[in-house]
Amino acid sequence: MADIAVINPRSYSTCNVLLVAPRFSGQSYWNFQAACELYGARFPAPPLGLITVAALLPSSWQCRLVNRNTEELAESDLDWADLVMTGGMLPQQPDTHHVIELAHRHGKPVVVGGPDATSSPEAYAESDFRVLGEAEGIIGAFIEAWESGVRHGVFEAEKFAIDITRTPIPRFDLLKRRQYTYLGVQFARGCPFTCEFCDIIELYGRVPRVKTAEQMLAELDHVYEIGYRGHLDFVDDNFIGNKKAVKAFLPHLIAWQREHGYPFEFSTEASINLADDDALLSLMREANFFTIFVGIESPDTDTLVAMQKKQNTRRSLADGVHKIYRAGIFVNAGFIVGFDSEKGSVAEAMIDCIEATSIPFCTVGLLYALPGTQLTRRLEREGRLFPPDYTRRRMSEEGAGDQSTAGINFETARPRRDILLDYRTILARIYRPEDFFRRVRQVVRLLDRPKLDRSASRDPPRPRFFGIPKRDITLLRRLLWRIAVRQPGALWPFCKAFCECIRENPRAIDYLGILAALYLHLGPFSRFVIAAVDRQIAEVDSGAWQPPPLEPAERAASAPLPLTQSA
Ligand code: B12
Ligand code: SF4
Repeated sequence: MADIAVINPRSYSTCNVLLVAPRFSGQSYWNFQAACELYGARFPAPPLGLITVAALLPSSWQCRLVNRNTEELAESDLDWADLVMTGGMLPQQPDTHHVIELAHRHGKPVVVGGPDATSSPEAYAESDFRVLGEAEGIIGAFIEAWESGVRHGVFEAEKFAIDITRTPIPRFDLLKRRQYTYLGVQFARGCPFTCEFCDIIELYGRVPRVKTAEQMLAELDHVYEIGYRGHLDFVDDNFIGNKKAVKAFLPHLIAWQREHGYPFEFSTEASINLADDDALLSLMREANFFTIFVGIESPDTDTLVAMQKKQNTRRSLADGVHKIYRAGIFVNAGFIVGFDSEKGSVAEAMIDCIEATSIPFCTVGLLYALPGTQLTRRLEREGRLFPPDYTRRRMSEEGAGDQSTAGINFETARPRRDILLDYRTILARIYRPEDFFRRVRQVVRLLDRPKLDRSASRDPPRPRFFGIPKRDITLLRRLLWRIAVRQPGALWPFCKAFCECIRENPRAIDYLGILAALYLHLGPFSRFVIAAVDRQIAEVDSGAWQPPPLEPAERAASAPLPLTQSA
């Protein structure tokens, strides 16, 4: 297996590589279409995986990136290419097939890679090459094979063994930055926990691997030098997975931010035990983290224990979340309905938990057994897992784009109808405008944003009108207009929250704006999901819904055993 950092310095031929980010299918919590429009963008985030792959290719190979979520793939791009590289997540699978077909029609060979191809390589059998796993560990072998004239093959990286301190700076220069609301960077891969439904630990391992501080700062320097300012997301699976390493890195990040006058504000994913660590919280505050995504999953302790998410038990979630607010960081959270251990309705308990923690943006989803997880292996052994075609059909026929509409791809323990009913009850309540903005008001009251010293900034001062940045005035005007026209029911709750924020905590105003912009997507999206779930309930009631034929339990009994709790 070749390691990219030691790729033979011999000269390579030339090759025109067309990197194509496939379109996400259907509707999703995550496309934030209305919020993107508000900021003048086309899609939330760029494909970091593909631009990392581009950085691993020989410098004599020319790269061009087309993101089908933001632009069309032109015939001329395909004509230009010698090789097409594509791949992404499960909801990108249908479009990846489309891209392969288009490329083949133009006589161009295709390399597929990325998380979905790694989890389900059999789904991409028609591609010419499958380059699986973390590209740093295998792309060298592919390049050598390509150079020697090989035109088909499967290349697989050794799992969890890639030294990411040798990962190059992603090719941010390939992006049309204005198409996105934020950019992503990565500090760590992997997570030490063992949640049963999680594919992170299967793809990236349970020992978080981190980049060096110098490497990370070089990446920030690069993003800064190409002129980007604003929101940067650390896409880490669990930013605090290796607390020692992150605590060693954050002082460097803080110093870098100070020296540059705080050009970036950060978001990331972290486990709730962040709230237990005052030192870490204050370092993240100082570095200018403004939001984190936390997997809360369920308010029910037995369910958390059964899913092996013990880090969320033995604690007051509300106290933990509010403590994070007081550190100046607002919390978004994931919740899941449909676990076997749910003894009866979970709707009221989940709504109470969301209210008590006062988290405005909650991705409440239906449990989805992702390929390669402990959950999938258990359901297979029990003969309860629906075949992959079930999800493919829902993606292509019903516009399912994530776990909210594609969810429960298995025979449930309690009646399917009850789970669906719980789900629609929760969505209908938490995304009522008055409920959403009540939680926003609570955040705005608690959010203690730091006062940042921007004196070292080398950027020209932003144009202002009566002391207020002109851009903020434009955004507020657009936001008000959109709420009034598209979601009139949210206008008064928003205005109340706005006035309260100006009066009590003006430093939180930007974040109120962000949450309100998210609501432009979440309000209509929750109604879209409720309508889809209502259709599913009606199908169950009428008997039209029938589970697909299941794999017999005996065949799956030979599947690998699940991970144990040990590290
Ligand atoms: C950031 C992120 C998002 C962002 C999107 C970012 C974007 N650009 O659009 C958001 C929050 C929107 C998101 C949403 C979802 N996500 Co997501 N996401 C991630 C996360 C945390 C980081 C992605 C990233 O940038 N990684 C950094 C890059 C460097 O790593 P990488 O992409 O793996 O790339 C490496 C290799 O895979 C490979 N590679 C990648 N592409 C290619 C292409 C070729 C040709 C080759 C050769 C190699 C190759 O080389 C790279 C370098 O080693 C990953 C987990 C992870 N650690 O990667 C999950 C992950 C990709 N998401 C996943 C899922 C399931 C989803 C959702 C469907 C559900 C969910 N988790 O909520 C939604 C659906 C989105 C939608 N419908 O719009 C799964 C995918 C599983 C699968 N089998 O496909 C992952 C793996 C984990 C998870 N459960 O969240 N996600
Ligand atoms: S804490 Fe998050 S990333 Fe870690 S195993 Fe659990 S679900 Fe996966």
